[in-house]
Amino acid sequence: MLMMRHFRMRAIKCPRTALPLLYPSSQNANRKKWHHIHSSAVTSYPRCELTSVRYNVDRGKFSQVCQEDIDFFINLLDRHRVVLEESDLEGHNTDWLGMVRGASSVLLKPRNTEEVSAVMNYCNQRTLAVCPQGGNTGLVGGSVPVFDEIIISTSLMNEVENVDKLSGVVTCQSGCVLETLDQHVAEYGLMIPLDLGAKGSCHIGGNVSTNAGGLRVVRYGGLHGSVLGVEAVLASGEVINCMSAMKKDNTGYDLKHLFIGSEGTLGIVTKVAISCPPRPKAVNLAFLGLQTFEDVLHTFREAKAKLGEILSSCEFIDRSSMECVELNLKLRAPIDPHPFYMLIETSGSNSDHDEEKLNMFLEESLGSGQVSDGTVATEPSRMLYIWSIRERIAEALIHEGYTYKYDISLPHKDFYRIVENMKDRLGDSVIRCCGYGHIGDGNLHLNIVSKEFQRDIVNLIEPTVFEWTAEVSGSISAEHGLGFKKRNYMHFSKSSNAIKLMKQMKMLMDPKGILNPYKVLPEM
Ligand code: FAD
Ligand code: 2HG
Ligand code: ZN
Repeated sequence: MLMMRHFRMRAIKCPRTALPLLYPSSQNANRKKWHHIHSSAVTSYPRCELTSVRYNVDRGKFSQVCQEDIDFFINLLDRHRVVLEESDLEGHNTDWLGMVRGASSVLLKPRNTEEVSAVMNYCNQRTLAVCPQGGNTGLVGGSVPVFDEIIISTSLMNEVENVDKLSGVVTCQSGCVLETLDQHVAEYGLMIPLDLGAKGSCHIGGNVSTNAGGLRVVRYGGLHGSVLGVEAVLASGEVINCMSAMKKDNTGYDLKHLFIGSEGTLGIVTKVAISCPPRPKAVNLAFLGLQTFEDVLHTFREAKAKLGEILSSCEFIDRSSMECVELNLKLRAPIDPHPFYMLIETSGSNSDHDEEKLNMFLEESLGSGQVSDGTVATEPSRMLYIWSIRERIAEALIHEGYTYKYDISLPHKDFYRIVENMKDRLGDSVIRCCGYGHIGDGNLHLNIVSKEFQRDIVNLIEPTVFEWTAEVSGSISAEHGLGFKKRNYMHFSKSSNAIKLMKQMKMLMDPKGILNPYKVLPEM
């Protein structure tokens, strides 16, 4: 076993935008604390092309913001909660990947549901388009405007209203940062059943609106299961209160599900109620090296069967993804190079029992040759280091250039074939073609990098990757959503009648189409 290196404090800048991005905010290596900062102090950085230009989008028939509108917002929210300065808006107009950029001239920071409602009521009357924004960590171009939509930020809506110790239900405003919320419920012996690399920046409302998946779906399921209640403001300003904190509520259509995963196109999520499981007392993390993808699949099957209820995460990384992290972030794999790696985490209430189970599973896997090397971490600092290797792949990739991201659900038997096919297809035209992701959920992150955005490369990848995914009955968006980037490919995963019904629902709930236009629903 190699000794894990200790975590060091250092600022990490986004290689594309030069904005400070992620940094460990505490020297306490026992806690995962990553913060994503859109600092208004940094004013000059390379700008990507405007989305409307790169993708040749026509502006919808919305009004343009005028002085009278600004006066209304200032009167409602105060001057400091109406952001008008270009330099302060820049980080909110550009997404985390630096791949899409809008040109909004107004960002509003409401503090509560009533203010969101008043803003929406006004915007609806004036036919002003809006773009709801949480932590702006979305990866499909949904979180930033395409043209001049007014950005409605939930950054000041971060109050936790209640934690019910007995039921484990937390009720809070939608702007709570995921990691902060998790630390809050930890005081009650609970955990938020969602964890992802962007936890230090993403908001719980953004998570709900994207139906985020993350690292522990294999154990806790998705947000459609753990979100018990949602409060949302419709385009008209009307408040829809579905804030049940009950595990069971069978009274009519379950409207909250419409807001989970609709990416700000049907309403602005203002509050949520989430069912939190007990925080595990014992956590172990194994980092394994494997020779073939067949071995990865076999090891996953064995982990499910042998670890059973204590399996809390099952992730996979290919050699190229690992190389990218090592090269660009100077993190080191704790074992020698292998074609494939897996992270297998167990969480439970009895460390002796869990360790015994994990050790037996690992001994058998190593003995049979399915796993060729591995290391187990039980110390929080070591686990943190290993997790950072996995969680920071997305960040490592943007050091190398423009990332073409494909977040697809696939049957396990077909899981890695698309990475190999794409490598053959793209050859030397790209810097990197790699795969990693949530193997436990059948969710592959296929990532391709070229120095800069190139239309020719997009044309080599799309629609082939979507056609291939549809042929094997997968989904073209497993967890990131459709946003702006994937909306026109929805038909690869949904029937035309399903898309028609979605459009009718949009028309019913937002007849003027002011909520996050150009997102989710296909243009035609
Ligand atoms: P934003 O990016 O601000 O917005 C995302 C979408 O939701 C936009 O369409 C926006 O309009 C809408 N929205 C935001 N808030 C609201 C609201 N209150 N009401 C209505 N609509 C709203 N995603 C995963 O699923 N799994 C992962 O493992 C994962 N890992 C990531 C790792 C990194 C390093 C990064 C940068 C991103 C990762 N993501 C992952 C993607 C992203 O973090 C998630 O989609 C997250 O849920 C977005 O939350 P946010 O607050 O940043 O939302
Ligand atoms: C992850 O699982 C995120 O790390 C990002 O969902 C995936 O970079 C990606 O493609
Ligand atoms: Zn993911």
